[in-house]
Amino acid sequence: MILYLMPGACPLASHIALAWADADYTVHRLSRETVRGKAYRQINPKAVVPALFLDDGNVLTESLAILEYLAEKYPKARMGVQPDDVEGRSISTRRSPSSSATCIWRGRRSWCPSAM
Ligand SMILES: N[C@@H](CCC(=O)N[C@@H](CS)C(=O)NCC(=O)O)C(=O)O
Repeated sequence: MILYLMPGACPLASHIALAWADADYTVHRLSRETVRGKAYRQINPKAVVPALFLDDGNVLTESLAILEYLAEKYPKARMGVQPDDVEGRSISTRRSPSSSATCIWRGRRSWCPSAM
């Protein structure tokens, strides 16, 4: 798999999930100009990252979709474990999309590790 990302942006969540799952993947770090360019639009017509290029040639976009895919594909990593109660599951679902953007606060980097 290939994860397309911009350093310090919301693909960090997908990157952490790939590392946590011990998946076989490589990372393509893109500049903002590259993300907006014609070549990358062939991969993701929305011109945003993350995009996860799968080994079968399909491309997944949207952090939540990627995280759900990885949770199901790598069950041993226990990333998709949900609380037993409905309140807990609701809180978990509410947090999922925002977790991918946690590293961005009004356009500033906060805790993003520079390696990712
Ligand atoms: N809902 C999308 C949001 C994707 C998104 O907006 N990505 C930003 C980085 S956090 C991006 O690629 N921006 C492109 C740009 O700034 O030109 C997701 O969670 O994957």
